[in-house]
Amino acid sequence: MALRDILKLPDKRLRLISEPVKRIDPGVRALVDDMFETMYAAPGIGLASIQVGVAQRVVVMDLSKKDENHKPLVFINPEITWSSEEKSTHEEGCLSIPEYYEEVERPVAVKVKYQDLDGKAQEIAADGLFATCIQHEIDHTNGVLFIDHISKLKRDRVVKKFTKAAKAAAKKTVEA
Ligand code: K1U
Ligand code: ZN
Repeated sequence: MALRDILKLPDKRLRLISEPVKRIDPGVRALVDDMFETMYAAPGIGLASIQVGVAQRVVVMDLSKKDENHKPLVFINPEITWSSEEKSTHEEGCLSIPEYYEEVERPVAVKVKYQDLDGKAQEIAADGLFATCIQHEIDHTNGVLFIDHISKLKRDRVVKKFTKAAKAAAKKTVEA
């Protein structure tokens, strides 16, 4: 297992559309292990593989509470098959946009089909935080960030802030 670097805004790779996983081979299993280690260390409650630079449709999540045992969830090739008409608003964060939180409106409930780590087809219904998080992660597999669901004014402001920080970090590296 290994910790992987999490891509940060404005890294262009976060805008890639990830490829479907054709075969769940040892490489995919190692990627999933590394993603859990990276997500728990961050800490976060979800991670899509493009966030560690791998453009494959792989998502991990764990919505367990602090004092509970881990409940790791793996979604290979997840796809929303149904969304409720009813919408709700939740505060979202993103490990690729650290320390920035904003309210996002999304369908309150969804159904998702996916493959498990054995390659078996599954379908689940999600609501509450589970629905918010799985929609956020499936967005990542399609190159969409949660800031795409907020006002242009707020999005432009956060992109500017992270672009400035990335430039300052790059300048520091060149000077060192
Ligand atoms: O995909 C990601 O960037 C992970 C993201 C998932 C997410 C959070 C909230 C709403 C929608 C999707 C995060 O995990 S951000 C960090 C976070 O929410 C958290 C961190 C520690 C404890 C509890 C939550
Ligand atoms: Zn995210």
